[in-house]
Amino acid sequence: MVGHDVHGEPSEIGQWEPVKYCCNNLPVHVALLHTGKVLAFGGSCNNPDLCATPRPAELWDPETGEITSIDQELGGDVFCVGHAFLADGRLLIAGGTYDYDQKRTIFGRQIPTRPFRGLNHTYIFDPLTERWTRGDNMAVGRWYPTLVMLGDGRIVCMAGLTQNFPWLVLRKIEIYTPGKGWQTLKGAERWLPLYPRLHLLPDGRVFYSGSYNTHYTFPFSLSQFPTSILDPRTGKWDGLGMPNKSEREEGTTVLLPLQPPDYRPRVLLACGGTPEGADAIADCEIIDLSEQEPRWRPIQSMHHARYYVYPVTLPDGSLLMLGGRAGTKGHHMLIPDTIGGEDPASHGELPHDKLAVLDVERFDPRTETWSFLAKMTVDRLYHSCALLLPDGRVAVFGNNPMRGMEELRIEVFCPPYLFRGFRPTLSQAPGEAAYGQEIEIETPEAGDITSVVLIRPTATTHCVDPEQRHVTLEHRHTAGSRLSARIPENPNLLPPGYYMLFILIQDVPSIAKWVRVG
Ligand SMILES: [Cu+2]
Repeated sequence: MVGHDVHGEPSEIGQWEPVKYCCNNLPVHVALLHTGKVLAFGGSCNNPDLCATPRPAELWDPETGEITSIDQELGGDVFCVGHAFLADGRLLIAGGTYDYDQKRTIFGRQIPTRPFRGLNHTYIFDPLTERWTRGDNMAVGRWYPTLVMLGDGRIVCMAGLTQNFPWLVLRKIEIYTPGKGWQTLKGAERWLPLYPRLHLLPDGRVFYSGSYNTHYTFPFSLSQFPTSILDPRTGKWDGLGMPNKSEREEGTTVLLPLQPPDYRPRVLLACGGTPEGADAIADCEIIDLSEQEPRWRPIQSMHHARYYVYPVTLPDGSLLMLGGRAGTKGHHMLIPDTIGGEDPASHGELPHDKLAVLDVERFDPRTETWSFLAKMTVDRLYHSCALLLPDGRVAVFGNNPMRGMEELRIEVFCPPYLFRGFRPTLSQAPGEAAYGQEIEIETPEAGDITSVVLIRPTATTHCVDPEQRHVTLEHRHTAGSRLSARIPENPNLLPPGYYMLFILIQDVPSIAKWVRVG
């Protein structure tokens, strides 16, 4: 049992709600839409028999609990796509599964003979009509690509396994311009691991942290993937060397909250393991990209070593780290001696894996220290996801420790700030805001508000979440129940799109209102 006794009042450690909601299909991908609903989908959901008949996406309404199915056939399997929101709030997804991997039994051992083959399709989900449309194809198929939006609204797509031989070798980087489609980003070719952890920096460059996800030890284990930064204007990459701990497979990275006046970009790198499947690590590092020569700096480790850790940035600027598993990595993890003697074929509610970490760790970026919050009850290992909801709660989804085993329960966490006995009320805010604009906010607590933040909604899978960003606005109390807050002029701080606007008194946030920035 991997655990730690945590005792305390909900106002100190938060509280998990009793599990009330269940997806119908494995939610490999989740995205919070600006309608407040969560889009969840997994295509064939890691089941080769469903590649030609993938499962539909579904929408979960966190306010009513209702789950509805999007009964719409797509022309391809959207298992293991990449995603990013467009400036208008629609979700672009790209890549996916053209065909599953193949194995042969040789001398009684299963030997992989071909990896997954990536799809070149793209689809766009409209939160208002709740329908998909097909987008332009990319030049190449991509299985496990990462998408990241630039300050000008274009979206860069990197990495993935290709559709055709030699599947592993994909150096081409593509860029999507709304209304124009895909182009190759010339001069930027680079071989990257699967689902590289990418973040847009305030100077417009794209940062690759050094953490990633891959099933394939060869040839990745032969070559390291140093931390590096791409300038999309020139196609030039700058290398920053390896993290101090290079065992970052299935670790995670988070762009830490961006704060005025300098909006200094720092990235946290947490946990992971090795491509060879040695034990998970608990090590964490931070890099400050405003420094002349940025270098990873080790900080306090998490309490638990984990592969698969799902980060969620809260309105108060702290981070939750959820889920994952200690021990060695494998994509067939519920080996009999770890499942506690229950039936591994159970569907929907999986048995507990003794190496699953249920402890929730909270990171305070001001002190760079970790503490424990209330323990969750459902394992979240491979193919799990987590995201912040507009009401300040956190929802956790999925788990697919081996093919055919699907965790469908959604578990919801109420952070300690929901038990402090008061909450500021955000009465009014503009639905749209331009760069550099002073926006007017109405709240009866205007004189007591200590911070105003914008949080971009999450679109995530596989511990990779380039969408997640938390930007504090400069604000002042103008009169009575009025505040004014300034949207930064730099679109690279807040790429165009919908954001959740929260006002806070100390660490207690209001319920968010949606603001379209751009
Ligand atoms: Cu996967």
